Amino acid sequence: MIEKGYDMMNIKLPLAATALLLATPALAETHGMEGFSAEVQSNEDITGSVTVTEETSGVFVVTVDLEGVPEGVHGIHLHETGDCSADDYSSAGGHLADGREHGVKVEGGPHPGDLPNATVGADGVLSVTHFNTFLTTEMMADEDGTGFIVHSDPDDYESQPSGDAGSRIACAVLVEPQS
Ligand SMILES: [Cu+2]
Repeated sequence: MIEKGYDMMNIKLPLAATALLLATPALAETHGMEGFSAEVQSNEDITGSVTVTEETSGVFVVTVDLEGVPEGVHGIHLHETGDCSADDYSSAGGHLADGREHGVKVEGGPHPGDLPNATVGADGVLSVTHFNTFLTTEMMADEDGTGFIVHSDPDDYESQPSGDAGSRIACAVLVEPQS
């Protein structure tokens, strides 16, 4: 009786282990390719979308396509909380920081959520693509989510904690893809 019991276990365990090995890489690849995405909301008639996708290399690609943005230079960042409920979008919190300093001009910087300024012409189109090697999926998908903010003014890349970029004129809640 005891010998039969061991035989059953020997058959079942390797099958279960094989199934896990086959399933894990497929899930990871699908997850990475779809990315986080969101439509922006704004009190200034700004519309459009943001996507953040981890590519096969592990580098994150941030794509922003907006219309109706005031002409000028604007700071844009990923913020630590996926919440645009406050009128001034303060609910999105500070930058996605991961313990780092703000700005590429500062020792210990930049924040993973820091992005280069976007220059917008008279047509109001803000269309940029950035590569980002600081972001991780764990950071993006933490329990309070991730926000995206367009500011009224340029980021100076050095003032703490957020580059003196003025008020928040558009906001988005980046949502993880559901499989
Ligand atoms: Cu910001």
